[in-house]
Amino acid sequence: MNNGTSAGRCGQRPWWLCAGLAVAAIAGSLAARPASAYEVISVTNGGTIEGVVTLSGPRPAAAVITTTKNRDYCGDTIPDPTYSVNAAGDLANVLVYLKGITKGKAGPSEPLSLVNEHCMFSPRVQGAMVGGQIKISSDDPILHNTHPQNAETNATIYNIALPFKGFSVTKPLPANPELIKVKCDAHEWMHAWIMELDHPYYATTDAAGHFTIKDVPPGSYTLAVWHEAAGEKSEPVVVTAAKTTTTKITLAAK
Ligand SMILES: [Cu+2]
Repeated sequence: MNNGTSAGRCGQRPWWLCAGLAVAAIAGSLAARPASAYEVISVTNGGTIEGVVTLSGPRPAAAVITTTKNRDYCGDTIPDPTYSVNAAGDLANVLVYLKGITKGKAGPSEPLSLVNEHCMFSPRVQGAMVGGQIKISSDDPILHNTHPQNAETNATIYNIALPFKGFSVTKPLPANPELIKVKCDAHEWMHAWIMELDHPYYATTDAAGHFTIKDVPPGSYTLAVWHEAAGEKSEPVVVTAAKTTTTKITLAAK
């Protein structure tokens, strides 16, 4: 039967052409293989990682962005959200994620949301999982141009004009995990970041520096925190079945 099958594929072609076709078929199937080795399993006794990220050292002075365009709508200045710190020094907009987790819960089914909102992007920082989609929209009556790029290479992912309030576009995320920086070509002060991972175990700290990552299969992991200006650090974390592991992480301002 096998002979019959290969004769059927190669027919009367010379052997070298037949071998070439076989190599091409193997290369094609490798290329089509998903980039991620992450395996979705049913997590029934998962643990929770909960914590607070705090800025150590002196607090950066509150900064403002001076706008340069559409000032009648955007205003002359906008508070700079780079270091969003509360009275206790807890830091918002930190992406917290597990490194090297190979199996666990499924990713979100809804697209990510990135809104052009009063001349800024909202949210500033968010996680994403490969295979997902992003809905880019505008709440502003002015022209924005949302331009996500690979943060390392500056390669353009897409470049989307949002001409009026209520306009939206939904696009697939890049096929491989990458850190994405988003800018607006119309307003150079607008920035957002998307940390695209091959798994769904990520969270962004809220205004109180707090984050929660749920349904983690019990085990030992590396917990990483990333901030657009303070950079990245990681530490080990142990997750126990159906329990909450609490952690406090400090990042130094740069
Ligand atoms: Cu804009």
